[in-house]
Amino acid sequence: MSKTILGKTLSHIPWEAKPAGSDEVMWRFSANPIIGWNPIPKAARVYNSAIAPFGDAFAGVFRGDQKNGRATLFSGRSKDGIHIELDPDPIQWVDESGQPNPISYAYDPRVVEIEGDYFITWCDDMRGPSIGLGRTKDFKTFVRMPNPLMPYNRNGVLFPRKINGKYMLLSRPSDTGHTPFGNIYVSESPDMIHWGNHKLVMTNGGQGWWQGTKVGAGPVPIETTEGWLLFYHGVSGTCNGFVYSIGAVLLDIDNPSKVLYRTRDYLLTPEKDYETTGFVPNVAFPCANLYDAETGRIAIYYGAADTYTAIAFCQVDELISYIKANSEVF
Ligand code: BMA
Repeated sequence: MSKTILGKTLSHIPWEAKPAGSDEVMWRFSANPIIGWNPIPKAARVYNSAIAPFGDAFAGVFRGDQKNGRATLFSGRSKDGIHIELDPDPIQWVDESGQPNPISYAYDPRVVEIEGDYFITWCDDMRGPSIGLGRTKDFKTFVRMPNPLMPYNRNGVLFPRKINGKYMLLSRPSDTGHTPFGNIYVSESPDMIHWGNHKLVMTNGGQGWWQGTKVGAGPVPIETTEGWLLFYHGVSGTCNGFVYSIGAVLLDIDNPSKVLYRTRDYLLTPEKDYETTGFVPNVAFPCANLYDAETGRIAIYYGAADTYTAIAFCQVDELISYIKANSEVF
């Protein structure tokens, strides 16, 4: 059978079969959450975090809210993608010449390997939330690069390869606060420094109220024979605050500003205690995915209730058939 995911065979990613009798297309890991309150002395909550294949194991960049409440990033490693060993101290960023280049705050990182470097995007402070960009080869030395876009912007996500010779970046222009609007755009760059040719990818709205307020790109898109598979968060406004759910979209492989199919209903919405109760209730916020091209298994890492790190699973062929059969593009 031909493979749907165009990527590596990674048989060691976390995986658990769908529970018997379940009709869910995306199901939760039974051992969730994988990171709980106060996992290390310097971080009260670790969530909305990113992990990637690294050597024969995994490494990542993790959002940790410190005990003064300020968000920052920690490096971490894992043999199995489930038990995460976090560094005790936050990442100390340097500039191109190796001099300290500290960040003010940092949150919601994504990590992607492109041509041997691991690039990190995050929400950075540039006198207002903006997209931060940096790179590492070893998850020990982290070099800051110029911010790709001006404030106000969040949810920067790079594609894992150049498209038509250009690096591609998804982002979600916002405001200074908790942003009651939000559409996803794509920008391109020849060199990871100069970004332009911005195009709208997708908006909030549609029939589904779960994504009526705003949307933002989630993990790094997965290249498939059916297009780029992108998980995203969709937000609904309630009298008790925002609710963050997970959806997915297929984007054209050569022109990722074009949406081919998009989930009409959410794939996962806060239901479990660790999603509905915590520092910010009712948040499921995906920031990373690991996948195995051989079996089509996908493990999605999401932040739960701005407190925990959790994993959900899906199988690519089942998921894509579902998206196609239950799509609403608008
Ligand atoms: C967004 C970001 C996320 C957070 C979410 C829910 O604006 O700040 O980090 O998970 O709100 O609080």
